[in-house]
Amino acid sequence: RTCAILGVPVQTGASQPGCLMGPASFRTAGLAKILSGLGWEVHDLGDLAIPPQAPLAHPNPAVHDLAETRAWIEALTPAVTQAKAAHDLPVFLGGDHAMAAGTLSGLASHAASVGRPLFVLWLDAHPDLHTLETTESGNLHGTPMAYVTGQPGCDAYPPLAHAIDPKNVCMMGIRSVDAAERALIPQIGIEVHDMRAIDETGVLAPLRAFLKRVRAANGLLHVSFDVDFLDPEIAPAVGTTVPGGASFREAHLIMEELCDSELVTSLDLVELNPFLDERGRTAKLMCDLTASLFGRRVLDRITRSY
Ligand code: DIR
Ligand code: MN
Ligand code: MN
Ligand code: MN
Repeated sequence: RTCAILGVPVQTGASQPGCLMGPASFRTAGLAKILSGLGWEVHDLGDLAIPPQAPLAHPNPAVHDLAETRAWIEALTPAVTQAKAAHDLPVFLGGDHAMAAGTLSGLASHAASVGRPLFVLWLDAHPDLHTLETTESGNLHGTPMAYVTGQPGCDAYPPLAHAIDPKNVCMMGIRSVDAAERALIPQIGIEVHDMRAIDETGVLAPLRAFLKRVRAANGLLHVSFDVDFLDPEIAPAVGTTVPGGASFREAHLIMEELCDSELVTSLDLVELNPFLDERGRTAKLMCDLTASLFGRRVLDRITRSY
């Protein structure tokens, strides 16, 4: 099976610089070699780029670097649609999470062209459900989920050809939610498993229930993996650490179960800030987790859950 790697060095969506180096750090940690060692045919598509932008103002004065995020969405949408059409499992290397506004817009177009619904597993400390009107930090990495589900208040972004049904989105690991996001969650019907729910049920029960829905709908499944989903004790290289995140084993178990399901059709790895890393520790952990998703196993199993 084929896998594409596309670097997306966007960092203007975050509050501090550094995510620009994310793709280089993943490559340095040997991601392509790890995946080809697991039997995948890997095509590195290099890094996407945008031209320099003239500043673009927004009525919400907190919003910064709007022109850059707009331009990344415009560049990503066709590139991602193409990468997905040509490969079984493209991996998009951020870059901050503003990248997902473009990857999900491109993947929604691909899904529409093949007549299948797009599902999203969102692994993050944050729901990233701000509109450009509600964001208080003005950091646009907090807005991709509102944009791709077609919420009003994102019209400074490029018009969205295909919105994602919020009911096809499952979030896990959530533990930092702003007031506007909190109000939106029940209103649009996104399935959210916050860290308290994970403490209560573990990761497997909600994940299996979601995968069952994806399978029943013959859906495409995109996984958007924000480094801050993980506990900062094991993954320090991210600008917005929040205590109480997913453990090493919780994260691997999710990846192993996703692998067994054979349902995943694309992946984002976002928010890695190598400037904050400790000798590549977080980059290596993210590569190992990706390896679990692509088939690395401690032992082979005779019987699988599917
Ligand atoms: C916060 C933090 N909700 C904000 N968001 C994110 O700035 O809007 N941190 N995405 O990673
Ligand atoms: Mn190729
Ligand atoms: Mn995020
Ligand atoms: Mn986050």
